[in-house]
Amino acid sequence: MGKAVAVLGGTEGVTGTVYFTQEGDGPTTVTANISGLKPGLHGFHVHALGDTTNGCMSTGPHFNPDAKEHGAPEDKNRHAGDLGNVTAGEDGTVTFSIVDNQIPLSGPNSIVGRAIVVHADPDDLGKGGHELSKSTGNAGGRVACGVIGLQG
Ligand SMILES: [Cu+2]
Ligand SMILES: [Zn+2]
Repeated sequence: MGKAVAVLGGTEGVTGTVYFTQEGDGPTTVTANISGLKPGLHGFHVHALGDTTNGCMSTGPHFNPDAKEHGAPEDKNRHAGDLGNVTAGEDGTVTFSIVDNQIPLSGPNSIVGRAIVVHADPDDLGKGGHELSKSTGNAGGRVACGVIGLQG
């Protein structure tokens, strides 16, 4: 069983932990507990770089090893890093889980050493008709992020 974890932080008081597990070459299960968000939907992606030297801005674009367009997790045409939205309740907390086939923890498309990012606004999943819909889902600023590292 492969295991990885990312501890979320940023400048907006958003904190949390994201866990990743993968059995063999099977899908990866992602579970997240986040707090300090404004209620509602927030874009949630794997970004290409595990570089937080300039905060969440330096984590690069969405992880996109196959040069596709931005989309929803269930779309064929999507970035590997597109995990959709998390939903914060009235108390600003998120309990989230997703099982996904495009974010392995080993091999050429491994997400270990990259970053997970939580956005200020909803991800329109490529369907919002905004000029940014097909690249970022127009999900706004990056309110928290964490580098994905191996866990024992
Ligand atoms: Cu993002
Ligand atoms: Zn994307």
